[in-house]
Amino acid sequence: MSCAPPCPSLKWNIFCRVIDNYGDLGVCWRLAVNLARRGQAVRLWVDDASALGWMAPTGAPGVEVLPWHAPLDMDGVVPGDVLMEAFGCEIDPEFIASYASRIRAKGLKCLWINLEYLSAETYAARCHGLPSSVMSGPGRGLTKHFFYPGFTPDTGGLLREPDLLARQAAFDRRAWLARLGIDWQGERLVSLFCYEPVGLPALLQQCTQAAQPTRLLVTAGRASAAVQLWVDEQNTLQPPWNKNKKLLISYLPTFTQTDFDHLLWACNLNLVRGEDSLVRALWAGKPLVWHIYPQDDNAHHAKLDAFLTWLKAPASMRLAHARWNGLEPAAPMPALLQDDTLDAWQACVTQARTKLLAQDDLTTRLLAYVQRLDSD
Ligand code: TRH
Repeated sequence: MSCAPPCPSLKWNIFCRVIDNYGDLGVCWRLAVNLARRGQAVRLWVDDASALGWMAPTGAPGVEVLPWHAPLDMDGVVPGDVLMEAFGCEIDPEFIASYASRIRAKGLKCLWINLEYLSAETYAARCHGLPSSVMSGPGRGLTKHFFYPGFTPDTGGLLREPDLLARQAAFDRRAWLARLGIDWQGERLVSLFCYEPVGLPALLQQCTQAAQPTRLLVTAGRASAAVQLWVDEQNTLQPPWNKNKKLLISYLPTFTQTDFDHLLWACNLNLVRGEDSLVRALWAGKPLVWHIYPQDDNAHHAKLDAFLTWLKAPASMRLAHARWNGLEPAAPMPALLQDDTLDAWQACVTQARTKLLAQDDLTTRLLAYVQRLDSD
């Protein structure tokens, strides 16, 4: 599976269109950095790079970020070796024309990759690596190749940096919390990165009634707004809602991707969302609840189910996911802030993480895949 080191250094063009939220750019940036750290030269074309201002303010060596606007300014741009469209975004015909004429003129292999969304559904393994002939436009006659991230060895795998475990082992939770101005007294730490989950009020209520105090570390943006709304409501409707001070809330600033990992490593329970943060929560190896990105046709129900099946989630974890994501009435939420529940979830996530760590990461598989296409 591995690309025998050193992998040949190729020039990559990754195209990323930001649909909403941060996941499209978060994944593309992480992939770009992973490739660059393995000697690849990466150009990341993105239509809205603003989130990189906080996710990765200092950039990364070997990654060039370029604005992706129509019409594309091709002046002086050589299209490179690998063309990647992330999540089905459509690359401009002028770029494809330039790529096609370059590879035809030089007799090079077509290394055009379509990076797909992450899913544990069986189609990911079935479709991973499939070619698709381009039937029209300037790329007519070329072949696109579908690359599916996934949780099993027969998919494209998950993004993971080579130094992840070493960084994790050296992490000092108390010092990191102190840097944020949090005087941690041993209370249970729960991170919250979500949209507006229907199960949120039930969980917050549970925190106020639990035996042990909980500090909720709430990420900036939608999660903060959702918690704030609930707190305002409680203040109006039942002012003594937190009289025993069992729920402590810390509203967080936007973090770099590196510090976002630190948040997940610091907590006893991680409530994450989308795609990239789910993967980071798996690497953090703590009990987790996933707020899946909702799709209009409810396609996310099957996707959530496939993930929980792969995870071998215990019944309480399945129920919590169903209620958190609104697949079932939100209340009552299973009592997840209890040691025995969290212990069972911990055992489950630890097992899953071990299984994943035994597999190659996505970048290793992608480099090997591209090398195979190039040498076929
Ligand atoms: O923001 P998201 O909900 O993105 C979503 C999903 O990827 C979804 O699958 C996709 O279809 C949709 O976008 C368009 O969640 P995700 O994927 O976890 O991305 C968040 C990124 O933001 C991730 O890279 C972590 C990063 N992040 C930080 O770097 N700092 C922060 O403070 C926070 C809260 C997040």
